[in-house]
Amino acid sequence: MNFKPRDIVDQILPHRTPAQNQAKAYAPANIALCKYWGKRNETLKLPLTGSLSVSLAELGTHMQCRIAETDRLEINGQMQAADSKAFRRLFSFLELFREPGTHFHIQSTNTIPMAAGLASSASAFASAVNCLNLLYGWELSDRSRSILSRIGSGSASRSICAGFVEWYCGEQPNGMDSYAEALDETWPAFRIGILCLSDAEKAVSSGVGMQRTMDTAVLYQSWPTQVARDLPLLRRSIQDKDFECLGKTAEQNAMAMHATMIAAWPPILYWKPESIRTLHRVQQLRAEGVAVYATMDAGPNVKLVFLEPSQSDVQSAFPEMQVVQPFGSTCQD
Ligand code: 2P0
Repeated sequence: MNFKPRDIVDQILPHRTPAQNQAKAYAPANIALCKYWGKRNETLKLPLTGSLSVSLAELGTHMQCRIAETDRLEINGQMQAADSKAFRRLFSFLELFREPGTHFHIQSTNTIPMAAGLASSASAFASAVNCLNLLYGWELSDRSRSILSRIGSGSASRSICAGFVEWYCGEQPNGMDSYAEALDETWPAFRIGILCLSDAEKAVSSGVGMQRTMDTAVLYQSWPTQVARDLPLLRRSIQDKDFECLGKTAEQNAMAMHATMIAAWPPILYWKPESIRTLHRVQQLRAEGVAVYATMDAGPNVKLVFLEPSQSDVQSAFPEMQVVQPFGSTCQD
C-alpha cells in the first residue's frame, strides 16, 4: 500500500477539535553530525539511512497559532503573501491537521540568524507540530510529534528533542518506526560555532539536491556504508566523551556527503571561496593543536564543533562566530 501523509496523521491524531483559541510553542534548530542525505520515500519523507544531530538550544523557532477568519503567516514580523513558498509549504502541511473551514493566523519568530542558512524548515515544522499539539490538546508523545514533524521536513523530526538526537531510519512502509529520540547523554563543554559566510538563497534546495544525488551520482552508493560506519562511532564518542573521534567523524561525514553532491549531474557545489578558506583555516588550527572540526550542510556556511577549553582559540581565529551551548553553561562560564 502507498501510504499518504494524511493516513499517518489520521493514525496519530485523537481528534480535530481545538481545545483553545491560541497556543505558543518553540522548537530548536539542529545541526547533523551524521547527515540525512537521501530518501527512500519522498511523500512520507522517509530517509534512506539514520542520522544524528545536536539541537541548538535557544536558537530555533517560536510559533504562535491563533484560530482566525482567514489564513495568515507572519515570519519575523513580516506578513507573507499567500502565494509565497513559505506560506504554501506551511499551510499545505497544516491542512493535514485541521477540519476544512478552520483557519490559522501564524506568527513565527526565528532566533537563529536567517543569514546563516540555518533558519531551516526543521525548527519551523517542529514548532508548528508542538503548537498544534497544545492548540488541540492532543498530548502527543515525543515520538508521535517527531513522526508528524518529519512529514513536514525530514530534519524536523530531530528538532522535537534537545541535546544529541538520533533519527532512526526505520523500515516500515508507513514510516511509524522512523522517528527521532534524544540520546541519554549530556556534554556541558560541547560547543557549536556558527559562521555566516553567505546569505544568498541557495540555487538547489536540499530536497532537490538529495534526489539529484541519488539519481545521478555513482558515488552515492557509498553513502549508506559511510553512515553505517559513522553512526556507531558517533554514539560511542558521545558516550565516552571522545571529542577527537566525534569531531573527525562529523567532519568526514560532512565532506563525504558533499563529495556525493559534487559527483552528481549537474554537480551540486554549495561551496564558496569563503567556505574553502574556512575549512583550510580549521585544518591549520588543528595543526597548531586546537581541537576544532567543521561541518557543512546544504549551503556554503560552515559550522564548527569544539569544546569549551578551546573556545578562546577558535574565537580568535573566527571573531565573527556565534557560539551555541547545546547543554547550557558550564561552571567555568
Ligand atoms: C541534515 N540536511 O541532516 C541534512 C544535511 C541538509 C544536509 O536535513 O526534503 O530540509 O524537507 O526532508 O529536512 C535538510 O533536509 O529536507 C537536511 P526535506 P530537509 O541536516
